[in-house]
Amino acid sequence: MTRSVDEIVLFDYWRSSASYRVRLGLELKGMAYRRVAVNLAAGEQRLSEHLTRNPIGAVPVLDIDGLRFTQSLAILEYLDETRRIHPLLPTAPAERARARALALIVAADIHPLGNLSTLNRVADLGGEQAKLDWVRNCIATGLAAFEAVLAESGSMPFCAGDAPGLADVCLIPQLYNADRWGVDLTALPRCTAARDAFSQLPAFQAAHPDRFAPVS
Ligand SMILES: N[C@@H](CCC(=O)N[C@@H](CS)C(=O)NCC(=O)O)C(=O)O
Repeated sequence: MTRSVDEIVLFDYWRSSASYRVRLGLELKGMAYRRVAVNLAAGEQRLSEHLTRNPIGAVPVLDIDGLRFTQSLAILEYLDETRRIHPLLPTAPAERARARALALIVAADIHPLGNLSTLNRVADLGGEQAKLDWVRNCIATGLAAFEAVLAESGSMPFCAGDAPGLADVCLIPQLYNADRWGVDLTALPRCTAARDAFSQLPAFQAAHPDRFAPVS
């Protein structure tokens, strides 16, 4: 299939935190894109139209440079390697590894446990209260680890220095998600300080899920 080399198209869902990561990355780099909503609540991720974009039935998917990419972290690294404006990763190998480790706490350790399909399965097995207990515990435990790693690095105000990068664009959606599920953030001063600093930047509002919430 031929894809436009001029237009960037993001297939996403307003409340998807993996999509929100990519929106933040695009906005930090000042890249214009067109959104195509895939309604997860209506099951559109499982339609053949979307499965041909991403066989695992998830968002985000990004069409860019005539190519198609899935997996938010792979997408963000592609953006970073092809667009040097506002680098998302530090240059020193050890700092890059630390930033990636923080990003992976969110993307690999927390996020899959709170994904829509996972939560539906937990609710089927244990009911709505079990689902709530499950998701709150997974997020609180994962974010406590993120906070501890941040404290050890001493980085301020952002996760890897004085500008937001890969770890921050993973953290911000995870905090949004934590708020959504009613997770107490008071024991996470470094995480919330990074969010406060990020919220001062235009990219924060531009990528925010509330901008894209369906009008009911
Ligand atoms: N590892 C993937 C995760 C993608 C993912 O799970 N996306 C969620 C939304 S945040 C999704 O599409 N879920 C669909 C479902 O659970 O049915 C990434 O980072 O892009």
